[in-house]
Parts: sequence; structure tokens; C-alpha cells
Amino acid sequence: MNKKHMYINGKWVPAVDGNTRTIINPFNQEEIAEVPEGNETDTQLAIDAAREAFDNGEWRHTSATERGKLVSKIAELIERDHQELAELETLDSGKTLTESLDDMSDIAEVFRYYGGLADKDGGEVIESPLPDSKSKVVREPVGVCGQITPWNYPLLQASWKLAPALAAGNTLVIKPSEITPLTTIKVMELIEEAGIPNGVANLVLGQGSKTGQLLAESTSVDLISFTGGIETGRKIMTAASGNFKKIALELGGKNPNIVFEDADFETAVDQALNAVFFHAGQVCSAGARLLIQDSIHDEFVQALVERTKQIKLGNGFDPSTQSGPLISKEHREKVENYVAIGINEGANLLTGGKRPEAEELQSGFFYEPTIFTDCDTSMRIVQEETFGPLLTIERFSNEEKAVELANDSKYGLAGAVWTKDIRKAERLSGKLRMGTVWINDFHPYFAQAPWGGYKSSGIGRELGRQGLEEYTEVKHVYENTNPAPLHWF
Ligand code: TXE
Repeated sequence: MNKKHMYINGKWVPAVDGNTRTIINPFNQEEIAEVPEGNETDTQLAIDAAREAFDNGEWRHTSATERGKLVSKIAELIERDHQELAELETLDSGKTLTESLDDMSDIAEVFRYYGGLADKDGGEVIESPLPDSKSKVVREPVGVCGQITPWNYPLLQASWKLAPALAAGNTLVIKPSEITPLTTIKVMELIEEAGIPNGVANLVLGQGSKTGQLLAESTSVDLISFTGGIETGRKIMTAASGNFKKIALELGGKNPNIVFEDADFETAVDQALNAVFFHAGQVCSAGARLLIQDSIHDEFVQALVERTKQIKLGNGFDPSTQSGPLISKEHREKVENYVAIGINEGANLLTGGKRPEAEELQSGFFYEPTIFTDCDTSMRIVQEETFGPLLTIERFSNEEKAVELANDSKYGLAGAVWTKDIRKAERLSGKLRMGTVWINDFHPYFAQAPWGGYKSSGIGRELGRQGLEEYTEVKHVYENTNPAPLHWF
């Protein structure tokens, strides 16, 4: 079995107390690696290394152009090793290899984008209202950044945090999900190979309640960036208040996919499936709430159910597999519990709602793609993030009702509108309370555009210029060009 280490202050190290964790493949529960199980002591060492590298190291004084070149170099190395990285991601997360390969292309683009952006913000000279003076506004790195990532997009989420933090001149400690650390470990090897100085980027592994919690609490950490569930987000926000550190939180969503009667029927059906069942629904922006206009509701549901029954579950390495397993035993139980809740709430289970029976799927954490109709916003299955292959369907009569239903959610990450009436789509995009609105599409995101949510979906933005700005402090520098006594006192 593959033995891995943590990366602290430029050295590959085991946990101080020697503890380890076995990583398994969710497709068959085979053991694929053994990694250190760090705790608060290891995390403190990583924080100290990042603090020292920020306070007394060269990194933040290195020119933005030079930092950008190194971040772009990481992009090249990811491209060089993309097959190995993608295979590791599929082994560790169960997602199909096609998805993992796409992730790796996107990840390389994220590093390339921030590598290029690093030296593009030259600050701003502002018109001073005072005589004999100059005024400028500059951006500086925030300091030591704690970065906590989830298991659904292990390396993609890490790249959204690592690339802008490095480009802006910060130092960091990253902590991946304890169940999917393998690609983050590999990318730290590439960060080392690219020549990022020792102590600038550190990796700790271990349980969130120990390692992640200390990153959120520590007064030596200046910023905490977290992607994960809403309850953990609340703990992190509370812990971060100790030194009022900057926070960036992406806490998922319950995203409405709104289909009007004038939408292109076939495309909307096809993409509604993709919206919710991609990666077994373990996607923060999954279109898990489908809102269909009355007049096409029955026909749309019928087409959807027929196609859902054809979805091929299987091994992510098999090219014919359309969806892999859920990430863990516990997570599958959570999804199963939501199905039971849906049935109790009176929703109508049309397909799925159980584990698949095929012999070859019995060792994995598989669950059948599931559809409920007759849902409404009073139900927990409509309001809570189930994060599995579970679609709830609501119906609406007109535009106003569609907006009202879509916004009746504590979340506000993303949503989509399907219609040929582009004016209607644009009206809706102005009324929907969410960070991303797709018109006649679902899921596109890219390095150039900001990503994040309204309401309980989080705070701050990743990707785009805004994703870099999160990792900067703004400083106003004022110069009196003709200093003289004031004679005030
Ligand atoms: O996430 P957690 P879990 C949602 C999804 C899922 C639910 C729970 O609905 O069912 O969250 O999943 C670290 N201090 N999302 O329990 O706990 C943990 O080690 C600091 C949405 O797996 O949020 C991991 O690295 N860190 C989502 C990370 O937090 C702590 C993606 C995420 O784990 C910690 C994943 C603590 N006290 C799940 N406790 C999205 N937004 O895309 C845990 N962690």
C-alpha cells in the first residue's frame, strides 16, 4: 500500500504521534493508501512554519510577476501529471475517470489564470482632496491562510484556494478532507517541484474537529477559507471570531432548476438529469430542485423517469459508467435517511429510493438515482442539502410563482432558467437571490468568473478577480509632499 506524508516547512513528515489512517476506494472498499493522521500538534507546527515564512521569509516581497510565474509553473506540472492525478482522484472519490480528467484540466486552468493575474493589479492612484499630497491604494497579502477542503471535488476545491493565495503572496496551511487527501498530497509534491519556498505552502492531514478546528481558532492564522457543510461552516465562523480573521465560506446549496413550457424540451430533460445526477449528486451546485411549469409537468416527468432508469452505475474506471458510488457508508446512510423523510413528508417516490441490486455494485456505496414528485417548500427534502442522487420536483403556474418558489430557500448558491423567451430569462436572473444564474444551461463555471453564494450558501467568492481579492488586504498610502507644522497644540 502507498504510504504518504504531510508537508510541513518543506519537509515530508509523518504525524508526530505516529498515527495513520487507511484510505479506501468507495467503489469496492479496497485499501488504497495509508496517510498520517495528524492532530493539533502537527497543525500547530504547520501554522508556525507558515507564520515564520510570512513574517520573516521572502515570499511576500517576491515580485508579483515572479510569484505568478511559479504559480503558472504549477499549472504546467499538473498538465504533465494529469493522468496520474485523475486516476488518483477516481480511486479516492469514486467519480468517473472522465470527470476526473475534466477536473484536472480545470485545475490547471485555475493555476494558469491566477499565475497570469498575479501582477495585473497595480493598485490605484486616487485624487487626494488635500493640498500637496499623493494618495494611492494598494493590495497586500493577508498573511497566513488556513484552507479546509471537502471530499466531493478534492483537488478542484483545493486549487480554488491554493492558486489565488500563492499568487497574492500569502503563506498557507491546507487541510483536505480526511477521506480524500491523495490528490492534494500529490499537488504539494508539484508545488515543491515548482520551487515555492519552504514554509510557504504546508499540508496537514487529519480529522476536521482537530486539525481544521485549530486552523479556524488559531490567532496566528489571518484568514480561513472553507468549503463544506453548513454546520461545520457555523463552527468555523464562531472559532474564527477569536481574532476576527477574514473568512471565506462556501457552504453548498439547494439549487432550483426552473423549466418553463417554452423551453427546448429534449435539451431541458437531458440537462435536468445532468444537473442533479452528475457525480451522484455530490455537487454543491447540483440542480436538486426541479421546478416545472404545470402545462408540461407530466410529460417532462415521464421523460425524466424513463431516462433516469437507464443511468449506468459502476466503476469510475469503466468508460461505460455514468455515475460512481457515494463517497462513504455514512454519507449513503444520510441520503437513505432523506429518502425516508421524503416518503414520510408525503412526497411521491417515482423511481430509485433504494440501493442497486446488481452483484458487482454490492461492495461500493451505491444508491439508485431517485426522483420525488408532489414536493413543496415546506418539506425538508426540498429545503435541506441531501448531497446525493435525489431529485425533488415542484410545479408552478407562472413566472411570479417560479421566482417565489425558487427563492424560498435558506440557500442561494446557483440556479437555472430554461426558456426560449430571453427577456423572461433576464427578468428572472435579476430576481433570483443566488450567486450564479444559468440561462438555458446548468453547471458551467470557469476560472474567470466568480463562484459563491447568497444567504446561507456562504460568504465571499472564489475564482475570478474576486477570488484573488479575498486573499488581499487593501491599504491606503497617503503622502504629504510639503510637510509643515500644524501649530494646533
Ligand atoms: O462535511 P464537513 P461532511 C455538505 C453536504 C454533506 C454535508 C456534510 O451536504 O452531506 O456537508 O459533509 C472539515 N473545524 N457538503 O461532514 O464536515 C472536514 O475535515 C474545521 C457541501 O463531509 O463540512 C473536511 O475537510 N474543519 C460541500 C471539511 O471540513 C472541520 C462539500 C468538510 O467537511 C471541522 C462537502 C471543524 N470542526 C459537503 N469539522 C460543498 N459546499 O460543496 C470538519 N471539518
